Amino acid sequence: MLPFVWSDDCLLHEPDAEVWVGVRTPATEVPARALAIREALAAAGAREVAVVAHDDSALLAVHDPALVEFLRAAWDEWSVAELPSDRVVPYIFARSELTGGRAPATPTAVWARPGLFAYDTMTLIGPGTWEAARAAVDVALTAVDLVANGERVAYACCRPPGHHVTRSLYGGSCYLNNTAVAATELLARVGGPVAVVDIDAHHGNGTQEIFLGRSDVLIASVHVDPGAGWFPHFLGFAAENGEANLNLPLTPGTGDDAWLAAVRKAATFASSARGLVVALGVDAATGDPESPLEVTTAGYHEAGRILGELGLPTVVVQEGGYDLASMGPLVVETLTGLTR
Ligand code: SP5
Ligand code: ZN
Repeated sequence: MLPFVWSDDCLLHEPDAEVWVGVRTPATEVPARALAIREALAAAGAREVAVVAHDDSALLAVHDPALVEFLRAAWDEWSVAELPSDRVVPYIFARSELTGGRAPATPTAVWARPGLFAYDTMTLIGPGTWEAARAAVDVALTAVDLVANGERVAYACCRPPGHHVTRSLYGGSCYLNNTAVAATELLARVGGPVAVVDIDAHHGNGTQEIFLGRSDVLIASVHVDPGAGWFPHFLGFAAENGEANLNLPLTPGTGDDAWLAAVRKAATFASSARGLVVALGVDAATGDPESPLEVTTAGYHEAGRILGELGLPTVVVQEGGYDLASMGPLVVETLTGLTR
């Protein structure tokens, strides 16, 4: 009876759209994702655990307080400004090269403020975005509590996802880095080092940036090669690898065999840890609209088995996965592999 943590508040974020190459396209990171996973978990006999509210201490250990305060207030400030867009979206970006390294001013214009904290145009903020993102952090922290209290594996059934968020910048359909918050709290609870193994189809660039230079959090990411033209484009290359950081970029079209070989390398890399966070994106699956990887449901089951063989206290945090018909079974199979 695997425990999974749930909060209805994770449904409150409805991005509606993503602005991609200047065009408003339909959102893929929708509330129905979480409902599809929950339904599959219930059918498989998993045990639902209600979210427990946590204070901001673990969140603020990971993120710049200025990012957190921006996200908390962004929709309210935007909505009173009566702007032509029904979602918060950046139009000017406060790049450090723009300000010559100086801290940028806090803009008087509400519509310029997102450019202090957003690194893409796809990650829109609306009513409920903050409530859902903050609830996702609570879901992840509640899953850490379960593991700290003796469960071998607990699953955080949360959205919006988080692994693209750096200490100070949001993007990639993510607002707060649930995985990084969970890893930080797991480290405090079980002692170090802890490992993050990210099997989302996209590089976990935010988690990498947050833990850069740290030796107490080992991070490994298996993802489609950004050099082949895939998000996050600027990061996720093997050249970034170091003592505590392992990127395993894969060519588009990669299927089970090479993907599982990379997952095995990530598991070996993580094997000296005392606790594990799995950033579980199921968008590497065949048929997912956001990635060209071709992993099967059996492949995800085997990935779960490989990571479960480490025998570590394990918190699984939901990241991407956008095919509503298959993502529930993909998550269930991964968790079944992990716990068998
Ligand atoms: C958590 C996660 O999986 N984030 C993925 C973010 C990658 N999104 C890149 C989107 C690139 C353009 N997609 C066009 C479809 C527009 N609806
Ligand atoms: Zn992804």
